[in-house]
Amino acid sequence: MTREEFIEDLRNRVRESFAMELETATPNELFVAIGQIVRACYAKSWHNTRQRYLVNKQRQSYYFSIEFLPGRMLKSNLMSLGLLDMVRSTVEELGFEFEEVLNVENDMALGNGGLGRLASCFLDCLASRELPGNGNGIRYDYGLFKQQFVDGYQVELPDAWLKSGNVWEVRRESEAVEVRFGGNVYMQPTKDGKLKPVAENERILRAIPYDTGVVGYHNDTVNTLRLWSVEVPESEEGKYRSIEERRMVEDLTAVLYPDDSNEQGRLTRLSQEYFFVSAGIQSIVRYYKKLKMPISRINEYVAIHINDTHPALCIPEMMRILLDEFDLSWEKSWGLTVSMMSYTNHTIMQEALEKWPLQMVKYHLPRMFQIIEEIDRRFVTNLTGLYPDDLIQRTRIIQGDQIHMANLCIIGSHSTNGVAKLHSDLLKSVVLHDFYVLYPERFNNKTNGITQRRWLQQANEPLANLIDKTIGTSWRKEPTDMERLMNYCEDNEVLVAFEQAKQQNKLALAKYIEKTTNIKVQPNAIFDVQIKRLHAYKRQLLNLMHILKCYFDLKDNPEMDFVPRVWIFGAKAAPSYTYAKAIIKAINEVANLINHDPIINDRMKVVFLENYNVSLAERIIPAADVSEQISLATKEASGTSNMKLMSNGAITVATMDGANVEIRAAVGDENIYTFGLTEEEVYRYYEQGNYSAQAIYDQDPVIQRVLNAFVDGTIPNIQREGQEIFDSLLRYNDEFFLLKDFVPYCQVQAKLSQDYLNREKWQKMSLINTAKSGIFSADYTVQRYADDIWQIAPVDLHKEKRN
Ligand code: GL7
Repeated sequence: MTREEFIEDLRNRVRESFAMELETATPNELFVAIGQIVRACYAKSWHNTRQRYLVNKQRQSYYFSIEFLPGRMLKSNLMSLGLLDMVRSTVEELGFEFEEVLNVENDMALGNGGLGRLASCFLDCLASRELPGNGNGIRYDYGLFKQQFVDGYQVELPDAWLKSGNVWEVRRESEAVEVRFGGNVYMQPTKDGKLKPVAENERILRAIPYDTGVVGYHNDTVNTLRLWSVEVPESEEGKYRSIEERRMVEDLTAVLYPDDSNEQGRLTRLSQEYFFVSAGIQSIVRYYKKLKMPISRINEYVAIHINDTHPALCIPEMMRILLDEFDLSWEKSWGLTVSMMSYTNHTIMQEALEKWPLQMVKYHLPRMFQIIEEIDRRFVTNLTGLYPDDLIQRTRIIQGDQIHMANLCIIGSHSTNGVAKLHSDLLKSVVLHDFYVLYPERFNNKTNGITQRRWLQQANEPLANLIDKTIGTSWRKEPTDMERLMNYCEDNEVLVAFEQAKQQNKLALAKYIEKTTNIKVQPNAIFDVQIKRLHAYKRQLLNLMHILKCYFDLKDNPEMDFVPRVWIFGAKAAPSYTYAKAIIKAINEVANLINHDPIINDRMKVVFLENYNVSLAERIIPAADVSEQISLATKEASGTSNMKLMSNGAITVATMDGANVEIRAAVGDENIYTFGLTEEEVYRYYEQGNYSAQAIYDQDPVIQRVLNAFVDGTIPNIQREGQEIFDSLLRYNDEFFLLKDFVPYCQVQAKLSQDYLNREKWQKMSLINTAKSGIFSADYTVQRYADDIWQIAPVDLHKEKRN
């Protein structure tokens, strides 16, 4: 598309869609019109991609996830299509601020955190590698809540992201399917003497797919993210007597559950899970029928991925269709199902391992229940005599009155993977050890990754351009080519240029901070960043304790040498997680105290930015000097902000947890600050039960002062929250070992501050972090899933031509 064609198209669309002239348009209209143009640009590729897959009977993977977190899409789509520079400069020449146009777009925030963002990174990488992989999820009317601070407290506001329409989605009326809930199912003999389930009094809902194109980077592939929305089918209209009754149905896809740790055990959540799973599996089978292949070969054409346990019902739903609709035998159906399914575990936190009450499943999803019961019965029967009874009892799906979804996933799939080496090892040795005994060949590791296209090319143009200038542009397609930056570790000119790029980003963030919070920060201070969900195990409180220690040091000794630092937080707490909310309040009050203390004289600033989301992450990450990855060892399955920050040249302060271990291996000990308990030490404390937070407190006056600050009025306005925090550490013996790790944490922070003064050394470390970050590209992660688990490959265009 030329500049002239673009302007012409823009003019017409503004006229047609808004009855307006381009000259009078605002960023709002411009955003919609450009969005339409972009969609039109990839429409043909989208259609062609689908045709290619169909004509070649391409084996495809379907990534089932209850969360997707793509963020904004205008800039990323423009970049993928190679139109970014032209459109930006044209829009600016027309007298608009391009940034303002981008900011019109609501974040598509249909996820909570790492798990949902990973799903979106994966889709991006699949398309960019021309791999036939699609997403399947829920089109929530309301995304993750918007966070506001009122008097330092988190307040949650609804995120009506669809209010002003969504240019990217296509409603596919003709591909709607029915999903059935409740009723009674009984078995009836057929003429040939078999038993077939008959259902009565079911509630039928309509699932409408909304498709979004996932545009590959500089190629011709556009895959599909299919999100389902609920409606009342026409045939059922008569059954709903009041608006309220209808509302109840329509509420099914209304909201995303804003909790990334605890399962609320709510019926709506279970219904959501079955809804998108059933709709997705049905639409896959319907598509497969178009290939005119026998059902007994469906596993050669379909790979289904279960992203955490939320889509676990994929297994019984696929069984249902093969058994009930295709009349296959149990054995045949089971073989096909297991070979199609694969599962990723994303956490070892017990409270996040889904279990559903047996009665709830039995009542609301009776056919699912029957099938799960039969899977469980056969599992037990087949293993009896071969394995110890207690092992069988620990691994079976139905235990007491609960259904264990992770057990279902492992038993019903051919692959179970963790998301970082340490995590996958822990699955094998501890968390899922019993299953590892049963199915050692099913277990594997796929360390998470990120897409540097969004997190470096798009979010950090100054750095991206500099990398181009230094080593050429090949890294944009092959991220490990960033290794070539290692040749410039001693090149002063390059180091200075990198420092300038960082400085430019810090300046931009400083402006944003001042605009949104009124806090002035010095761009030459250390920008120390912790951005992630607020959770006790992630230990934002440890960071806060260190901040308090620095504060007291300065108060006691105002003349001391102190390297200025700005601590930047971004974090949402689940609305029902009072402890996490107490920590938010405490950080905000400490911020207020320090930021206004004249003795501190701007040497310390604490900034908690509201409403952390993908777009805010894109602003913060390029400006970070320090990346806080300080979860208690064994608790963070992988982490992904650690990879994003590293890519952007931030130096990690890390515990040996999740993917931090692999980051250290990549950059070397000298280019990362590690501290804290190791996995072995944590497990030893668990075994011996001899951890005493009180003993540590009693012996350490610094810790006493820091902790007392929460309850003695030093930090104002946190009577209740301060007490809760104080109690969690002493009365409840500090579940996440903050006191134990506090001293070593402060030590590495002190070392870091000194190192920061040595600009050459720091800049070299920073460059090395970027240089070594290529291996954490999700391009490679996805390729490993494609090769080892899904067995999918790009369409062979030569073969296509020969045909
Ligand atoms: C998570 C893990 O906590 C996180 O460490 C991991 O990086 C992410 C993606 O694999 O998955 N598990 C989880 O339940 N959530 C995560 O972010 C919400």
